[in-house]
Amino acid sequence: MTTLVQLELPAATAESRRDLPPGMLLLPGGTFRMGSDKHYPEEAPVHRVTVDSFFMDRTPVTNRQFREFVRATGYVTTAEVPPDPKDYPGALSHMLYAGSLVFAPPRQISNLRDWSQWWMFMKGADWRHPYGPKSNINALDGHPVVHVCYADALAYARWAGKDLPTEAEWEFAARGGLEDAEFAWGTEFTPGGIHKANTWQGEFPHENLCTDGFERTSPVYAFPPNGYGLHDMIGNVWEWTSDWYSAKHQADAHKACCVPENPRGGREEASYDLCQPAIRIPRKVLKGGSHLCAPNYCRRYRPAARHPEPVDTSTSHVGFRCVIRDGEGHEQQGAAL
Ligand SMILES: [Ca+2]
Ligand SMILES: [Ca+2]
Ligand SMILES: [Cu+2]
Repeated sequence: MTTLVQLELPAATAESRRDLPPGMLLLPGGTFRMGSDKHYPEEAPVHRVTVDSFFMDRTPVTNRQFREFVRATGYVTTAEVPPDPKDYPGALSHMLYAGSLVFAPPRQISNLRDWSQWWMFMKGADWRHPYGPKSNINALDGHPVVHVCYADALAYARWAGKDLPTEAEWEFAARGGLEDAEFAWGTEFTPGGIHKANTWQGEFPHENLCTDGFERTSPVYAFPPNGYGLHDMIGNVWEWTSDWYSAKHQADAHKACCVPENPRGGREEASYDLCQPAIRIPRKVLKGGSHLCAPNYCRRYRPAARHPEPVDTSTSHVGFRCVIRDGEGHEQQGAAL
């Protein structure tokens, strides 16, 4: 059986696979320098990491794709179900309704520290109603799905015979083959004045100049691909990875032989938010930044950038994309073999 032969030759397998899963690209894998020492402390230190080759979705999962999954399975996302009071000690029961976090900035804010000024937990906000119960996705088929928590993203991935990327895989992919480049497309944020990703221009959170053409999310093919052919790695929506968050990276091992291969992030117990000791919700790493990343507030429109997100949280600016690793997932994919 050809499958077994292929699995014994992982490098050749990937190259020789003519049946590229639809909507995916084959990334070569390799050793790269992950993280950055020039920006936020959680991105440091720069360290070397090796990832094997893998397939990755060309774009974030869209509303159209997510609708197919929901139609096929009847899946109900976390944002559509009222939270269980026992998971949220101290929360007032009348506050525990089905909903999700929507970006809704006031005209004026007092400071940039308190994000509750522009994030609103909105009853009835979910993937079909990204800006609240009266909104819809009728014109947003090609936009990334949002208001998906980690379990929702993983459920989709499993259904599709795929998985969520690790942080290392995601960052390798976002760099598009450029060594040590600040941005996914090179060293300049807007080369020749051209926007390469959907971010925020103007003073966040009250002044959205939309110089890049988009106030909120954008169609996943609106901006050019990176060197690997992947769209929207940077900006538009943050993307879930499977790694537990840790406050910084592990430094390089002294010996060259010890470059971590396919690292899987920190420990779950170390991922909790120490500022919120009462709420023990572990946190995963988000990557890529979003349409809300602004020079005056959050310069996370870079491959090295990372952000912790509690697994049960969903928002109007977080989505995901999937991967298939060599030797994994093909079986479930069925049609691909
Ligand atoms: Ca924008
Ligand atoms: Ca993105
Ligand atoms: Cu940001």
